Amino acid sequence: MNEIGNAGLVSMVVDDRPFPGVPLIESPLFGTELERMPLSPAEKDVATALNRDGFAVFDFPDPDIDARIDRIRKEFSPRFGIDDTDPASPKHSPIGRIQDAWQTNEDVKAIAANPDVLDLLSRLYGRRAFPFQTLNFPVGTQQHLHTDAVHFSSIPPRFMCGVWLAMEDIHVDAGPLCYIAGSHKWPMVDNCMIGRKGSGVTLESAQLPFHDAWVAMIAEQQAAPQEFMARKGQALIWCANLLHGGTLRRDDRLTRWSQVTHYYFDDCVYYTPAMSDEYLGRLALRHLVNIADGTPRPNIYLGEQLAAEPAVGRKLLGKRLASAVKRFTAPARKATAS
Ligand SMILES: O=C(O)CCC(=O)C(=O)O
Repeated sequence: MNEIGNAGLVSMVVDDRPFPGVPLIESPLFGTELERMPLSPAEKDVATALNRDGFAVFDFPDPDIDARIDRIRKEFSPRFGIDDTDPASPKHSPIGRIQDAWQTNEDVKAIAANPDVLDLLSRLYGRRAFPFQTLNFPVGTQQHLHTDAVHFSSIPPRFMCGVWLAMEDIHVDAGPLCYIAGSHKWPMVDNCMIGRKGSGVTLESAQLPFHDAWVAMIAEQQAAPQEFMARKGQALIWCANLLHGGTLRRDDRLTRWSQVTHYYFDDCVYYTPAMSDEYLGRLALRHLVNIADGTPRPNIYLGEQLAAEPAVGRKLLGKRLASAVKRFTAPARKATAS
């Protein structure tokens, strides 16, 4: 399926939508929205899969993708300390992944900023998409099931997704990417729900405190992860709240080259929930750059730009919350006094 990204970027502002603060593909009015989303039949299938399953597969729309993959593998193998030319050698990398290689590698950047992918994501979500982080992996990650939403969230929520690109045919023993279909509709777990505070905490793993809650939900739903047996050049979009991870590497000679690009969407506040206490107005704000054009992406709440410094942003939201609480409690205090 390669018919994506050809409809052209339409205006993202639709004034008469009842839920402008919800991604179109996650809208409670999805059926109605789908009718008027400017999508080809193949793109409608992508939208429907995202809404139903929380993920969707497509062929990466880049005629140069094979050459890009070759160059990336050649450049990165020595950095990972693996011999990519010897199928019999064990592949153990001390660094595991390279984050934000787009800053120095044109191919990584071109994959992250692919205009057809940006165009498609923008039409699926109803706001303009921008890439903000890349991760390159040589082998299976064996990562615990997790959502990206604890690492990267937005206000309004869910305006975030990941695109995972297979840079080779994935072998079943290489520890394929896996996911729990439909789990994007489960509660979006935050610190308050699991009884911990996040702000000011430094952690080795931002997601570790959430593992028990996810495992319990999976058991409750009797859900099982499915593996993505991807072909080279296939890509998978996952929604912010989809549980996904990497399965066990059963053969350490096998590589599993992949690139993950994380995307946000315009006109949101961007922050790290694992290190925030939202209800106290304490947000670990992110100050992002659009990989595609190098422009900073400000944190915006309903058209109002938050101040640039994280501390000021926190103060602003904190002050707002305090005054909302005051407004809410003031009549009660008056009543008590009289
Ligand atoms: O490639 C994988 O195994 C998972 C990557 C991932 O979960 C992520 O980048 O968020």
